[in-house]
Amino acid sequence: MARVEVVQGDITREDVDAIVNAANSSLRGGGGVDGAIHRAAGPRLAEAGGALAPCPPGSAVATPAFDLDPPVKHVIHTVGPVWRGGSAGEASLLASCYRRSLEIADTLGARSVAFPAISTGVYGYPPDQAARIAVDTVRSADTRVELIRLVAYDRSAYDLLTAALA
Ligand code: AR6
Repeated sequence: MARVEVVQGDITREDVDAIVNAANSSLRGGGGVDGAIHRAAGPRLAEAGGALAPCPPGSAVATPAFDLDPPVKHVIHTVGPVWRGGSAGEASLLASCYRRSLEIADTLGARSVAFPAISTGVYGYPPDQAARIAVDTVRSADTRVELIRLVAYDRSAYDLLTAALA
């Protein structure tokens, strides 16, 4: 079973084998964490992503990390659900994002993976519910990944993830 930890910071600065991007289905970049990752990885990321699009919600695909600093070698792009009130399958789609990303990390041989709080920004998922799903899903995942780092961008996300982990 993987070790799960929560940190606060910018995911583009994490020293892991793979970082997960909260993308949109075009895989060509956007705002939020997607924008930050594309800025750090350089323009080849949009080219590589676009070639693999469209990526439906709940799915994930990988590209190289291009200009991101070592040791990051891979970006795993996943598309979270847009929050529509909770009865449109959002919870299972969000869990699928975490699960599929770890499956892809396994195929890449990645031993450490960092996740942002998928769907909790522009896509509007309630952060407390999303934190519980993130923790429960990565904790119960059958994976060879040894370290899973849940990266909170702000203090309130950090507190919610820490509470969910406790
Ligand atoms: N490092 C870690 N977390 C971050 C960073 C960062 N550098 N920047 C923002 N966050 P969002 P979504 C947090 O909106 O809700 C994009 O335009 C942020 O505080 O990035 O899945 C895509 O192209 C929040 O907690 O992703 C899609 O169109 C979390 O990352 C859409 O937004 C997710 O917020 C996806 O929306």
